[in-house]
Amino acid sequence: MTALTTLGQFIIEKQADFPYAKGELSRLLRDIGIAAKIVNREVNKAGLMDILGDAGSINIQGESQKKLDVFANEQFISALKSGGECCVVVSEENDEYLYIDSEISKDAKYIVAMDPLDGSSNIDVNVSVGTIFSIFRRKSKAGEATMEDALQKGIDQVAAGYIIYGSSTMLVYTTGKGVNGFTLDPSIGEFCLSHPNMTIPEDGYIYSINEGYYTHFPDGVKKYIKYCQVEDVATQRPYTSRYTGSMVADLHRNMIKGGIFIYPITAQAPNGKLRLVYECNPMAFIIEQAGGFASNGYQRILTLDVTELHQRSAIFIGSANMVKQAEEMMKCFSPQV
Ligand code: P6P
Repeated sequence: MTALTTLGQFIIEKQADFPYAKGELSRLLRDIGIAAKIVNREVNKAGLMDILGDAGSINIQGESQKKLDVFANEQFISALKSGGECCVVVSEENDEYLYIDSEISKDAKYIVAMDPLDGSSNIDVNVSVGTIFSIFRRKSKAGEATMEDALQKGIDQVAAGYIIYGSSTMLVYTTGKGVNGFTLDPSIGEFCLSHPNMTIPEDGYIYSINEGYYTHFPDGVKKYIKYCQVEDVATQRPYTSRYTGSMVADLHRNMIKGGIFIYPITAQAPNGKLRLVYECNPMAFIIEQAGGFASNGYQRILTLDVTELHQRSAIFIGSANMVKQAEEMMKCFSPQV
């Protein structure tokens, strides 16, 4: 029986990697893990509760908020507030950033940006959904918060992670020293280390993109899709198309098996659909830490300027060689104007 390492034990053990750490980031990650277990409990019984269906409100994206979206947002914000290690929260579900000016949080060192329940349109059909989070150090001085805290480049993240509520519930995160995955053991209510030192294969044969928008894709994307569909000379096989409509699920599968996830600009989404601050940047940090790469088709995601909380970006993310090949086709057939 191999010894179990819980998320809490692992975080404490790895704290030694940060000589000046005083435990705040460790406690912040623990707070996120606790909220994830509460959200997991509700996601797993969503079908049994009157928790499905729209909560009636509309978020800034113009999307109807399902009750689980609202519930997840509340749980993560509540855990961050009571933990006292986070002073500002940016959430897909909140139009503005939230400054937690309580006595225990107003001077806290960290900012959390999150998509509390990504892919929530899949809840009713029982397809995996996920939470995505990104952690920065605050730039403002203690006792206040500014938009500068919330609009930091992806390259400045100190940690990022996702939780996938799937056939099992996993929490995957990085603090800039590799990527580790933890599977929730419901019998003990603990996330246990199950995927140490995760790496994404440099190459893969899975491409994830919503081909329903094909006619509206840039020529470079069309060329890449056609490339994926032609027999690969080396292996005499075409690629496999896998797309769930849930970014966390698609990226997690590609992390394990190798592959590329693409959400390019389309007629409906002229700046891309996915949000830079709390979807593209955290996933890019994780994938790069696992040896992959993430681009907007022309530029590394983590270096993009961040000018708005809910700013969107095109994203090509996954196995490094696949992303670089797709980027080449974009630069060749859809040169940036
Ligand atoms: P489409 C879910 O709404 C999401 O933000 C991502 O999780 C997912 O990859 C994408 O949008 C799906 O978008 O336009 O293909 O339905």
